[in-house]
Amino acid sequence: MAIRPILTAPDPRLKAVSTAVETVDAAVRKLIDDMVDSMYEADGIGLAAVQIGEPKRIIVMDLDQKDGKKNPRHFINPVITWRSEEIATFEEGCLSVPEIWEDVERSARIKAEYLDRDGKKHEIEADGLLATCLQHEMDHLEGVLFIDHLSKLKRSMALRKLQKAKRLKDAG
Ligand code: GNR
Ligand code: NI
Repeated sequence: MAIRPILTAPDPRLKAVSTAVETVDAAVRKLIDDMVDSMYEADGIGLAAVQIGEPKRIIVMDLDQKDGKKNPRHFINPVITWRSEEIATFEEGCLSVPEIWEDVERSARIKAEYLDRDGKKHEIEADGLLATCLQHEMDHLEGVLFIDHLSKLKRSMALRKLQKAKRLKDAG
């Protein structure tokens, strides 16, 4: 188990298209454990492997972290098989785009297939925060960030705010 640093925009490594996991082996499970630790340490509700510099199609998520009870979920090689026509708007943030929160429109409901950490195939139907978070994380697998869904003006404002925060941090 290890906590790994999370890449932040505009790091070009976040634009990589992640590759499918061929076999769910011990190395994959170790990476999943590191992702879960890193997600909890950063107070996130989800994390894609590419955010810790491993461009593989793996997502971890925990949407109901309360009372210190942890319920991590793992999604390997997830694929969206159906989307509702209905759209839902959620205010989103991203560990790779710190301190920026903006409304994003996405499919209100989706169906997805994925493998679990034992390599077993599952299908789920998701709505609400789970649907939003799955789509947000699956965007990461394509090198897409939530700010890429914003208007040009809002995206450039977000990137400028981010770079200013980075400069201040580097200046100590
Ligand atoms: O921690 C996170 N919160 C969040 C809130 C609204 C919509 C999506 C998210 S995902 C984000 C963690 C993250 O960056 N995952 O890639
Ligand atoms: Ni994110």
